[in-house]
Amino acid sequence: MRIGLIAMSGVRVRNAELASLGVTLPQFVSRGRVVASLPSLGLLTVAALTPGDCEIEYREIGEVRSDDPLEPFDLVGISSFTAQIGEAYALADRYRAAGVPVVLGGLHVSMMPDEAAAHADSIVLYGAEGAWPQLVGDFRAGRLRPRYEGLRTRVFEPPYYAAPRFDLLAGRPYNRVTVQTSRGCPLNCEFCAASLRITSSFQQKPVAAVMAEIRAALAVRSTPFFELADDNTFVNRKWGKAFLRAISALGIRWFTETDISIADDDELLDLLADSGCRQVLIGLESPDADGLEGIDPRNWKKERSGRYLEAIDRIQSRGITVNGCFIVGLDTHTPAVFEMVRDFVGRSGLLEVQVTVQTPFPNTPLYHRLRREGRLLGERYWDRCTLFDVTYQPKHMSVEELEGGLRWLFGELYNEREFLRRKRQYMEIAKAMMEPISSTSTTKVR
Ligand code: B12
Repeated sequence: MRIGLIAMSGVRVRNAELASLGVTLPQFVSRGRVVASLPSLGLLTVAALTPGDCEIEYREIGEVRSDDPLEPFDLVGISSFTAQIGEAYALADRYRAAGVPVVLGGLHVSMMPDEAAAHADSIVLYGAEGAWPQLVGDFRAGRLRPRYEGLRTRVFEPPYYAAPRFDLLAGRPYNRVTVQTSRGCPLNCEFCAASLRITSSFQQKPVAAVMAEIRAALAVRSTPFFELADDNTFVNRKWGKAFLRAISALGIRWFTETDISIADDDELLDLLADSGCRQVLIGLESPDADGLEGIDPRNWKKERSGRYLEAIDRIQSRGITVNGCFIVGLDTHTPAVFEMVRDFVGRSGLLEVQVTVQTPFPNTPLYHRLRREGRLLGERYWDRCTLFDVTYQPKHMSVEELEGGLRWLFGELYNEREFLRRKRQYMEIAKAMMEPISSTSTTKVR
């Protein structure tokens, strides 16, 4: 049996002016290119869960064209996030019209199962673990069910866990390879549309399994930069330190997403510096405490915001850059937020900055609240779920003010002169902070 696993792999911005700014802003574009070449870890995992006697063909599609030839598969599995789901549905409809059964899965399908079911012979909710092997068996026996529920817990435990098929990436051009060490995040932010939505609690992979996956990926690609496809890697400090000790031995370079509390743990920071970690992405979300009110149910981020600047310095002094992420258009934000973000970045020593617009991804708590309040700009705006397009009525500004402010902020932050200024500032922080530290510890700046 020949199974085609197809990943929707484009990056998207609908707002034409922002898209054209993106073309002319060097830092934004280079980051975009790096990110756009990531593989679909979801489908590499689905492939790994497939019985060994099936033939797997892994495909990535950036643009769906209505006249692209269809391949002769016996079964097709498609994965997409929200922004490209319309294209995924169109492709699924074409395969089905040609008589090829289609299975849809992934984050969006898990959030909008009834919508997705109209375009598929079967859908898989949540993780493929605990569902896909059964589905393939049922398909072969001619009794495919319209819906399967995968696991939301115990995903990394035997017999459900399967190491992703990195061998399927051989010979393909990637700047980075992704590895997942955890699913979920205890912070539970209202807007989050990441793996938290397909788990019932924080799930962590054993260190030995992560190491085996990285080694398997290294066997296929000799000098990759690894990106951990996690939402919050160091939730469990004991696990984190064991992981850092293990990964240091591999001599690789890598990047991950975490929260600001790593700055409170000197031992963790020292291990991080020695582990080959080049950058951590941290959701700072808003430059001021008031802006963070209600972001997460415990106001965890708000409580820490007063120490953001110090925490960024502590992390960066180890030679690890912080990619500081801000969301504009939160309900606490007025048009003053754009200058506030620019000024915070100026004071912070942040080298890399990511600014996105608040986005009510389907079936998130934010989506349900804005819907109740009648503030969503339409029923199905999925192709605008890009993190750069405005899809709701902001509370303290107009849609135009939010769009214009975002454009202005992009211009201020993503230009060659400003990037060079940040680079110089970062080098100074790293140098200045290294002196007192290096006299008492072995920390080195890379
Ligand atoms: C890698 C990545 C990408 C890659 C994706 C490569 C690819 N072809 O898949 C690229 C660079 C292309 C990308 C693009 C975009 N991304 Co992105 N990306 C990620 C990232 C960093 C990791 C995702 C990952 O690998 N997860 C690990 C795998 C194992 O999980 P999974 O995909 O959910 O798969 C499991 C299940 O869902 C299920 N499953 C998934 N697919 C299928 C299919 C079948 C048939 C079955 C049975 C099961 C199944 O089984 C898997 C194993 O359990 C996340 C952030 C993060 N830290 O997670 C953001 C993230 C997924 N991206 C996001 C966004 C917004 C985008 C863009 C819109 C950005 C833009 N402006 O262009 C585009 C959208 C493209 C699209 N297709 O719609 C959001 C998505 C939110 C949402 N619900 O849609 C996230 C969560 C980041 C965020 N800030 O919130 N992204």
